[in-house]
Amino acid sequence: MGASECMLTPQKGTAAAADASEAYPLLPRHDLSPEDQLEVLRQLYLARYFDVRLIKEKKKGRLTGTLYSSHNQEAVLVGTLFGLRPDDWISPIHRDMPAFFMKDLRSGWDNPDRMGMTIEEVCAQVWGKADSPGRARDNWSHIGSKAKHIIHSTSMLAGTIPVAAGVAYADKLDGNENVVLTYNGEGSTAQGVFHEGINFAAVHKLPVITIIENNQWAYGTPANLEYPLEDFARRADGFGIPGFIADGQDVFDVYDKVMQAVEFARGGNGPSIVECKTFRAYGHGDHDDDRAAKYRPAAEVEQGRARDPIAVAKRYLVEAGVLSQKEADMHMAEGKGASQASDEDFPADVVAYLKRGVEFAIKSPLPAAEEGGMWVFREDGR
Ligand SMILES: Cc1ncc(C[n+]2csc(CCOP(=O)(O)OP(=O)(O)O)c2C)c(N)n1
Ligand SMILES: [Mg+2]
Repeated sequence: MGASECMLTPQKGTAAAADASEAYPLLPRHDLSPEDQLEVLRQLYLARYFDVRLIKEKKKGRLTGTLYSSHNQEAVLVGTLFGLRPDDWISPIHRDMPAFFMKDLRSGWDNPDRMGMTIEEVCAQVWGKADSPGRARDNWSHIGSKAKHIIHSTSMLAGTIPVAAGVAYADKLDGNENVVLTYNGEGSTAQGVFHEGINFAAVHKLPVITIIENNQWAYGTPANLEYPLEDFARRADGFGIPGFIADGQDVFDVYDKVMQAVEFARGGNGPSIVECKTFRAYGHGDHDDDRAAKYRPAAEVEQGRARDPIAVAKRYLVEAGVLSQKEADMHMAEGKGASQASDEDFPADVVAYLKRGVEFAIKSPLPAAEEGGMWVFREDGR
């Protein structure tokens, strides 16, 4: 079965269906207006530029700390987020840093009521400054926002799936139709808590969608040492829930499969898994780039980077007549690492948006040293 197809485990009391597209017709990508389709492309550029810009800032000595690149995995981020409603919940982890500011981006990049973090907040978090959600108390993705419906990220892989199940349960009791998307690397699917959390969601038919970002590597461990089968979506079989497979390089395929899962969940049918097949272009973090170049075969890396999600989306949009070839050729970020890419490879509004976040973060002060002992215990002394 090809990566662009999807499968459904037969459910109790429903007709057996080998392929989910029969039981749950696709909400086709063509439902997106041409403007929306172009916005999808713009968001791919934005996610890529976030990565490129942070690496450049670090090289210039204006930023310290470890960066966890989502280069080559941007279609997973944009494709999973684009069709969500503002009140839906997400639970991103280390590989999904752009998700914090890309949630509900469709409602307007500068919409003050947007249900996502601002670019300024996220950049301040990366720089460890006082204006960040974490106020420099922890690094990178270890943030969240109850108000924006973003579950706080932690280091414990798969650890937020039970939290997501709790959030979904609470919303269900309140009569809300929100779905909860959790992001997980394929490596985290071997964790006990992954299974306990999804099982609970399946038993209670909770609208929890588990995204598996199968980028083939968990630090230095290849996917075949995490799971004996090819498709991590088959993990769904053990819970009696649907397991969809998306081509993680094709943002519109990810969108389609996630929309199926969302429809399924909003229909009261419960959780599902969407495996997005992709490839980690660089090291686990930038501290691991040199080692990763040794522990991964060069041919595999070359092949894994060959289908750049920006190029795949452009080709689709040109063939669909939404983008002219001339427009597609205006910005050529695809296939370029941070050291080769320049600002001209990205739309000017994308560059300006990021620049605003970076400048805000650099100007933002460090938190006062006295804050170090605060908010560990209740501040009212009880
Ligand atoms: C429970 C747990 N075990 C180990 C780690 C250390 N660790 C952090 S990221 C990582 C690799 C994760 O791989 P994967 O889940 O495939 O996600 P990816 O980094 O590839 O996106 C490991 C082992 C951790 N954070 N939590
Ligand atoms: Mg992985």
